Amino acid sequence: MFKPSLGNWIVVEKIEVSVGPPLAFLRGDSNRDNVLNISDPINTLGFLFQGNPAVLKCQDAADANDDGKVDFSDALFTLTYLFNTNPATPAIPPPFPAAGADPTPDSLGCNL
Ligand SMILES: [Ca+2]
Ligand SMILES: [Ca+2]
Ligand SMILES: [Ca+2]
Repeated sequence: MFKPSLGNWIVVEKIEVSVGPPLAFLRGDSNRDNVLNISDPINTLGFLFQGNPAVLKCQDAADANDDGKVDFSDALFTLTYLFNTNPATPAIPPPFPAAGADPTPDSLGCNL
């Protein structure tokens, strides 16, 4: 039978991790100013093609079409929503128009 030697090791018997509620964000609000406007797709395009900003504060928010990725289609989706007057234009998926948690789990994150 394996009998571990404690030597210089510290045995941790219990680790408690506190996980708070998911961060609230506004879908499409790439620059995190709590408003969806043309500055948001510009921010996403700057991130994608100019490295400015180098890091998005909330990739979940920048994922305007909620497909689990941040790419050019998110900027295009937001621009279409903002400027296309056709009533058939797809709406921004929730959380929008009020901030909230992402209802569709994905690997994107959101920082304060
Ligand atoms: Ca914004
Ligand atoms: Ca996307
Ligand atoms: Ca999602």
